[in-house]
Amino acid sequence: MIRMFDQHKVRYQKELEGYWEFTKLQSKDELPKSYDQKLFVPGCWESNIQMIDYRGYGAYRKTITVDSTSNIRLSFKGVSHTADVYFDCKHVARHYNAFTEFSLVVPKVGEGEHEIVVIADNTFTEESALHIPNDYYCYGGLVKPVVLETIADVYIKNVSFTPGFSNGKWSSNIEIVLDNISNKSYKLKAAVFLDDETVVSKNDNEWVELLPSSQTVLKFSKDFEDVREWNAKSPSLYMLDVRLFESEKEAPIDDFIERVGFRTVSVEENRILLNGKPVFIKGFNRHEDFASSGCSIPMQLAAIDMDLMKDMNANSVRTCHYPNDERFLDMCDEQGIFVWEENHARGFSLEQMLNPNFEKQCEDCISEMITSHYNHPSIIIWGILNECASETPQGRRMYEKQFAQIKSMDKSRPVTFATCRHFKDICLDLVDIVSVNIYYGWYGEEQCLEEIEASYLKELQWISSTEGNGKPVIISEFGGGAIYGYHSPARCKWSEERQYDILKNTLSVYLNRPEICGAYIWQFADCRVPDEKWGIIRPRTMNNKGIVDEYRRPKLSYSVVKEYFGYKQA
Ligand code: ADA
Repeated sequence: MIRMFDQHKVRYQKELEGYWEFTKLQSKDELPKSYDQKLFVPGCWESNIQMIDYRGYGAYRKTITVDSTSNIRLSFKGVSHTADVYFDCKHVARHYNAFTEFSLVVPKVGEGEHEIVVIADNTFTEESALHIPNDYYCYGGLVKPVVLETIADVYIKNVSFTPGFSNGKWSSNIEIVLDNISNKSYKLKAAVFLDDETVVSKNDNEWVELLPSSQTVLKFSKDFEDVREWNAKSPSLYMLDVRLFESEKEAPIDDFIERVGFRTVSVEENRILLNGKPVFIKGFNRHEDFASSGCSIPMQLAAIDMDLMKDMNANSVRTCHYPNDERFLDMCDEQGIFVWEENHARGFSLEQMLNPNFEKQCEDCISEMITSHYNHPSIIIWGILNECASETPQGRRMYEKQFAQIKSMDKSRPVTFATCRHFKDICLDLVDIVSVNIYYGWYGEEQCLEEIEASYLKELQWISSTEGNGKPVIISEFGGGAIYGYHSPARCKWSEERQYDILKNTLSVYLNRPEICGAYIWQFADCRVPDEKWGIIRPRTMNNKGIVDEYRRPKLSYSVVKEYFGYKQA
């Protein structure tokens, strides 16, 4: 499955799903001469029992047949964590980061058989500033779909839809990025439809000339009558169908269909507003990790997660700590689940943030995340740099720079970051929403409700003394560990009983404080961690703070989460 809806009726598109030839590699310096096995794509190579903890390089090979000379576009939705792509043995792309998609175009590919080879690399090296041994697993392989398209000399590279509401009316700004990959000029125009309504007809706009090897952006604005809003209870969606015409042909030469929603997000005093009305965020931190399928989660399994989160009366998910699968975001759009999506960063010290590749890798991740996920109405918050060095001036400079980058790409959503630099953070003036990760009763020694309340009030006093004063506050992480099936009358740590107690006490505080507008439990499901550095402090080499385990088996605390989230009106 490429998306939860058809993105093209004109452009030819095919997912290259299935077995690819595969071989491990000792080096990335040359292409393999032979392949000794087959791996299923999309998938993690760790799902193959012989590679359950393989950290290295692997080459995937697929042969395609082209019926007539065509411009071939390949999109890789997720290669973990670094990809080198070769087309007929020629290097055509390199991409870093498992959590953002990338694409490439090979123009004028002749009729016949052609070879695609992708070398995936999940090693930890100085070059990789974001994928490091961390409290989640860095899998390897072509972990998300690979899509082959044939495109015209000029194609629609991207479409963005920005809804707005003022003076009782809905409006939208639509931007269409065109890319001329040829050495010819073309005269072009677009037509835009929203479901059955014509937004921009072919006769409404002039022909635009696009020079060879160049891009341009067509911009349209439109007011709309009697629109169905997108919100949690009725997440109405519309198909935005953009068609591209060139002056010599009657039929469209390309199309790009997005699924959009009319909603606004804003912050007013200490509340988050959706369509002008306050909402309370109650949800989970969710790693993309599902038992033996790892980070390559088929949509049937993602739907199980969605069902379980909704069964526990959650209305939101935080994509800790990286951009998520666009198909899961499609599900959130359809189910009215709010999303806090964030760039790829977890717990970097200042020294790690000063890795020479860190800032560029963050910048690329933010750009790719917002470019490809901008149109999801479910995304209501952009986050960055979870628990990084926000207590230092050098760290602050990077937070400032990344927030500025987000705001330059998207002014329609509030921004935040989850801090653990309590009582010393110097970046709370940079955010629209203050978010804190606090583990009372797990990392802290609080034993009862009163002690948790006392610790929370100290945190609140600190926030009120900073530039975060008066802003909405989200408890972005809280919870405790429980090993599935471990029960203890002593209700000791790692027992399901202790996790139940921690969540009961913390939820009863966080869901009932007037200054708090949201709470994300850490975490939805247990997830794998690397043996390296983390194995010794994570029983089963798993982060066991899930409310369900890696097979989605509910722990004792499932019932208290369901009960307390159920009481809380969103
Ligand atoms: C941090 C971090 C999470 C996870 C959590 C934990 O808050 O943001 O990714 O590591 O701690 O389980 O301790």
